Amino acid sequence: MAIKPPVTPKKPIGLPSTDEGGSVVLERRTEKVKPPQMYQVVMLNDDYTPMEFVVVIIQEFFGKDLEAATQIMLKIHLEGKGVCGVYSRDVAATKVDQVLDAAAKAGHPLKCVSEPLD
Ligand code: TYC
Repeated sequence: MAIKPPVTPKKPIGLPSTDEGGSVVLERRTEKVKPPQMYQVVMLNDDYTPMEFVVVIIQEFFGKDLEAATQIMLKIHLEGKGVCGVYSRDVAATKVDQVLDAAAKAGHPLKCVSEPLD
């Protein structure tokens, strides 16, 4: 996964410069700060992890209620994968680690990944 370095503004905001007449002026500029790159955490289907375990994992780590977690699990089961949530890069990576850790400890092959959005 490629990690982009943060973008540094080209010119500092509000520093004095001179106009055509040589007077010192302060530029009023609204800085355009791009929103951070967001990542979706995608869970993958497999043939072995129990449905109940997946539902509990989605509730526990993605803050979904029983009904929403069940819908997401069924979508994954039927379509092969499904989005459990959208987060900043570090939070998404932490969610992936938590899921993989919990699955490994329980002896299930459940997998999930984080993917950058647009
Ligand atoms: N396909 C699994 C089963 O039939 C259930 C499952 C759902 C597994 C979602 C993983 O991410 C998953 N027991």
